Amino acid sequence: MKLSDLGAAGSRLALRFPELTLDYAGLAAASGAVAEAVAGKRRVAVYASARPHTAIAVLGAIAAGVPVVPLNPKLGDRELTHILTDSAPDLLLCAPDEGGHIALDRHEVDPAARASFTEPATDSEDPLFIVYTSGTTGAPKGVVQPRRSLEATVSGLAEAWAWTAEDVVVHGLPLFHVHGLVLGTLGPILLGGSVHHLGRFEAEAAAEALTAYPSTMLFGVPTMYSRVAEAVEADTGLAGRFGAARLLVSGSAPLPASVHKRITAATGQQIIERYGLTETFMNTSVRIDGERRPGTVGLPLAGVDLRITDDAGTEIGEPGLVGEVEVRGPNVFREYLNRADATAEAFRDGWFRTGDMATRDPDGYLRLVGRRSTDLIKSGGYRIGAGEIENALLEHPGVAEAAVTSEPDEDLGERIIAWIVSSASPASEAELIEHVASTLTPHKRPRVVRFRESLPRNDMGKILKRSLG
Ligand code: MCA
Ligand code: AMP
Repeated sequence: MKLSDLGAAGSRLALRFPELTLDYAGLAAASGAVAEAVAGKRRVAVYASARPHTAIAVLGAIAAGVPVVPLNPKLGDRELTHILTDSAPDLLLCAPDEGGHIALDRHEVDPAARASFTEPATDSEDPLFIVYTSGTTGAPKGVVQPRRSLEATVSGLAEAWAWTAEDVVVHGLPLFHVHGLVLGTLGPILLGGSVHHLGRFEAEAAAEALTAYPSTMLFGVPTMYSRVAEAVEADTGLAGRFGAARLLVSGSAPLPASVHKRITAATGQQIIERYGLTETFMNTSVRIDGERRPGTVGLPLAGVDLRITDDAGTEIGEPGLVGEVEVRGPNVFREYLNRADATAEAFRDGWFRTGDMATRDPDGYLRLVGRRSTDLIKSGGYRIGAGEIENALLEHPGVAEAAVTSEPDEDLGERIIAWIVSSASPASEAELIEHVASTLTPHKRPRVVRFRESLPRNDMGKILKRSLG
């Protein structure tokens, strides 16, 4: 992506946020000022609030060839320290009124800044992002994504959805994860279209944005669509506004077939689902002209090799049989930062093991049916490891033993449950929830805490999570 190419789009609208709109010339010039400031750095952190500053910062760093570590603004102390220690960025990019608690040199992003910048030559294997994501145990790992992954995903989706410069994407997704940042912000910009970010997601605001400007596509996680389903059933005016969109796209977690059908009944729109991971960006999607079958995530995108394997790693060719999804292609990450052990474990014969279990319909459509480990939870579209929450809980003086599981939740998909044996100085449910929210991040907090006298264990002393209840 060249800033000079962005600038050539001149007065076309690039970004619309509640606080500011920016055309392509303005975006290229403001990003140019960031690029000048970060040129030659090894790595930068971006305080990824849902504001235009994040988009400008990320584009500037990409133009300068400097890898970006997006930071969730709500990170608690322990998780923030882990990410900063592990990734060791040279600089923090943030809005002037943000990030004061982060002990790094800072560059304040100014959307009104104007600079032109000559971009250095880059290689498609150069790291673009280091995005932190949870595993089943331990602290989050930094996923090193090269420049080619962005290119592969955006061009694959553009082809599958007939996504062009004419499209305006509306969303209210966080900008510190792949969905909101890569698909929802860089995608439209790379294609010369526009982004309309709502600041935060509300069904009413999304409906307004879809028709007021107008916009053409809505991106969201299933929790957002479940809230849209409620809103459109209660208000037929809203239903018409969602019906006017060119495409409603869901991803990051399973979209319940019931939500898909409720939205179709109210709006006449059938949601398109696509499937990816932080480690792979996007793997599959239902195509614009393909059947939108609830419960399926469509076909591999151009350039993506996907197979389903049994425990021994042998490909399962037959439709209907369950196995693990493995992926190979230009969209797949390079490595976990500083974790050669975890990187080696994640690949088998050059294929990345997603941990997702799936079957294929006879026509090749992929149907995700679960995960290899129940210790990876998806709540509100966020990937959360049971182990990291257990570790945080065990550090609290009120906790003697802890186990974390999940339960189905109408709104969040899954909700986090903490099972606790108290110490001699017990803590309340609210204290433990707040402890996790403030040391890790609020979306990792248990929604329910259940106190027990003891936890069921096998002969080896391992907690039997399936016996909890
Ligand atoms: C709550 N809050 C707190 C606390 N409790 N703040 C501080 N201390 C606390 N103890 C804040 C939360 O941070 C949040 O603020 C607000 O109160 C409401 O919290 P919560 O109930 O957790 O949020 P919600 O309203 O239930 O959010 C639902 C949501 C959200 C909007 C759907 O879960 C969401 O944005 N999900 C998107 C996840 C996502 O983008 N995943 C993509 C991963 P505030 O609202 O200000 O934050 S990428 C991926 O999966 C792959 C690649 C893919 O395929 O896309
Ligand atoms: P993350 O690392 O946060 O990017 O989460 C990736 C995980 O999200 C995948 O391994 C899947 O389990 C899940 N996921 C993403 N998209 C979908 C989808 N459309 N349907 C079901 N699960 C999905």
